[in-house]
Amino acid sequence: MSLSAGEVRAKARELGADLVGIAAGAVLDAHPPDPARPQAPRAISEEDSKSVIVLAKHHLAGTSRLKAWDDRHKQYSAELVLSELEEISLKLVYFLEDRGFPALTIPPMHADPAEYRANGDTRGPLSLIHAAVEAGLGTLGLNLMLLTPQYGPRVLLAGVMTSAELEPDPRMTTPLCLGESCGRCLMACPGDAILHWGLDKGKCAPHASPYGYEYLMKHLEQIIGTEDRQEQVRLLTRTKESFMSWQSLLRGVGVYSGCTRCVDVCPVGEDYERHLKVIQEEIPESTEAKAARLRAMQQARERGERIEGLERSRRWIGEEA
Ligand code: B12
Ligand code: SF4
Ligand code: SF4
Repeated sequence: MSLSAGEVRAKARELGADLVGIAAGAVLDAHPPDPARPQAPRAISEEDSKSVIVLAKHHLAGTSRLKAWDDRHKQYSAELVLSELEEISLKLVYFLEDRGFPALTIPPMHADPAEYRANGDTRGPLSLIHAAVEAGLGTLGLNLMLLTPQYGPRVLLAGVMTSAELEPDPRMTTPLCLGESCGRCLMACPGDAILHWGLDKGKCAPHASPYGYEYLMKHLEQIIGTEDRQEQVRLLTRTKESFMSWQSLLRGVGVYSGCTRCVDVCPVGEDYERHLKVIQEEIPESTEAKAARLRAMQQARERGERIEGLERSRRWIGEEA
């Protein structure tokens, strides 16, 4: 049986994906983002990783216009987008199977509880942002998020691996990010987590996942560590923490969806001028300390200094030496 990349792309779009890109599994195997802890399609399945299809769906413009980092509307809507992406991936897998090519969805999960609690550094089976760059969807920004020409960083991602050998899309080799001369993501970040082409994951995680694993574990530790039986019952049954955890477990809200301030203020993407500029141009989180940090980054760049974050991610930022 034969199947073309064009047919797969058309099917993914028909199912509801906004953007679709295809990378060769072998290229992802050869370029793991962190060689010390490699994430490679081959490690998931030798046979069914010939091609990796990356799907993107954009955030609702309405939620990107809300300015509070912890707005619940944002969290609910982002969770719905993630669910939609999961359905699209599942249906695409069945389509590929029907056409004779076994396939797998790549779950957008976290996989390393100890690292996550220590410094926010958990990993998925594959890094979808790096796979998206290899699949030609965009390039990474100063905050190491995927930026796309259409929606800037305002996309969520999903992936499908398959045994079908599909013609891959070309990787972009010019950066979309405006770099140190912009730095709007850094200025907006409530956790002050954005580094020089990098992310302090420990500072980001409590905002990115406000009702996630760390939130629930801290609460459970407090309950278990309380000796007074009555207080223990109160903590378990009458606190905001139990209530929010219950809601989040029920709907996933605030677990994989949280702060998007760096995302909402990024000027890259056709949608920025259309929907966001009028609201997001001013950044209330700006401080003199952040401005000074950004100036130092600009100066380091002007002086041609070696920037460790840039060196580690050049391939995906689109600035190959
Ligand atoms: C774990 C995780 C997190 C963690 C850690 C973030 C991270 N970048 O790893 C936390 C909780 C902090 C987080 C935050 C957010 N996340 Co998140 N997250 C993931 C998840 C599940 C896995 C990421 C992964 O595997 N990373 C792999 C590692 C290797 O990537 P990396 O650390 O960036 O690696 C580079 C550098 O660190 C560097 N490096 C590695 N080691 C070292 C060492 C040194 C010394 C140096 C200098 C550099 C360096 O080299 C690498 C090359 O680029 C993915 C889903 C997925 N399966 O991909 C979503 C995902 C990346 N997250 C996403 C989103 C949207 C967010 C948030 C906006 C939160 C939210 N509300 O949704 C924030 C954004 C923060 C940001 N600026 O990136 C989207 C990204 C969409 C996009 N447009 O880019 C994804 C793809 C989820 C999805 N289904 O769409 N996330
Ligand atoms: S998601 Fe929020 S806390 Fe994390 S880097 Fe972006 S702006 Fe900062
Ligand atoms: S806000 Fe500016 S610096 Fe940050 S990712 Fe977007 S273009 Fe790059």
